[in-house]
Amino acid sequence: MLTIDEQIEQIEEVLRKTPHHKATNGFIGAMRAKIARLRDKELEQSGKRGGGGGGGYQVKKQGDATVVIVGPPSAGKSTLINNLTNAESKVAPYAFTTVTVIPGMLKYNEAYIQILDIPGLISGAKEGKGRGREVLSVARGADLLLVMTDVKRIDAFAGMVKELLGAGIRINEEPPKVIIEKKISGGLDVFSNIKQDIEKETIKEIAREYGIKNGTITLQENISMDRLFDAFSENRVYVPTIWVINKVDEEPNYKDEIDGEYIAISADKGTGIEDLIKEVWKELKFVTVFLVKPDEEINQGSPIVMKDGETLKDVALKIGPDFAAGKKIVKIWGSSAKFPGQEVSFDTKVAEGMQVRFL
Ligand SMILES: Nc1nc2c(ncn2[C@@H]2O[C@H](COP(=O)(O)OP(=O)(O)OP(=O)(O)O)[C@@H](O)[C@H]2O)c(=O)[nH]1
Ligand SMILES: [Mg+2]
Repeated sequence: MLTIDEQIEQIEEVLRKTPHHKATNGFIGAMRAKIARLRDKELEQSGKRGGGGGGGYQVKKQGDATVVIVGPPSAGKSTLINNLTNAESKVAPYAFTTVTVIPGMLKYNEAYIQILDIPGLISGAKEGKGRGREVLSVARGADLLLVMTDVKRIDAFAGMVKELLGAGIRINEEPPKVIIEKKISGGLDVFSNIKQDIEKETIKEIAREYGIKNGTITLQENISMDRLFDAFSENRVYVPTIWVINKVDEEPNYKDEIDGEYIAISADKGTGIEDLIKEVWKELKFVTVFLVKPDEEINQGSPIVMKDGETLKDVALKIGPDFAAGKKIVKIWGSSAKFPGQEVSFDTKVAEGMQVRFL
């Protein structure tokens, strides 16, 4: 039997020989979908082989969010976690100093942010090099990634991105705005109010390649082929990312060579750390609300950390399911209230600094 790589190579060979014109678009779409599916299969198999942990790779998620530091060996990941948290991760001037996942906890603005230091990520990681599969599976579980390299190896960012993409991780990308409704019969329908670059017939061919033979596909963006594959695939994760450049103390003129947004730090000397933490807070979209008991004056004594988009119902549930079940009325104070003590619906979204009383 052919290996997955050999099957992909065969299809690529067919694609190279296929002329591009209107009549072959559907076929080409289906072939590219086949390749994308084979890559998914490879990822699933390697996930099973990689064994999802063991040897310190499975770390319980704790705190309000989990941030994972990804970077090539010796970028300074362990130096950074030691600087940010109570962790004592081994630091040394050679590659693969860290061989397991080292957790640490950062408390900031009432939030507990779990930080994970992992072994260096190298080219070929998704095929298992340097325990790459385990490392990437930790990265998949992050709420936020810090992708970090050092000032002398800026080009390492491209390699990191390649490995992360190959592991089904989409960085700083919104999930595709595609609604898929499967049905039992009736064929396929494609709906969109937006002009699409890909023809409807091609979209249907691709859906069928993913095993969707009947149903409706509603596109709410002008979809690219890769994002269409992402929409059909089940193993994608969408993780916000901050780009970090470390060891700027070694290269005072580093700025000249770099475009794009990044945070410059020296994990060792401690510069830029405060900026980095602020960016982490911003990217995690935390919102602090204050719980005020029925018999208390309005105050800011009991903070609860929530996420942007969550509701007052979520606040009650975070306190506890029993608490939530017993409360019928919620009143708010602060700048988001029309007047102090306004009674609002449990569907009201949380806002920074909101004071909340459940009755
Ligand atoms: N000049 C300078 N050196 C640094 C800085 N941060 C870390 N280093 C040094 O870089 C080397 C590697 O640091 P580590 O923190 O062990 O790097 P790592 O990314 O955890 O490495 P692995 O665990 O092997 O993947 C050590 O010698 C550190 O002292 C920095 O900001 N400036
Ligand atoms: Mg390390």
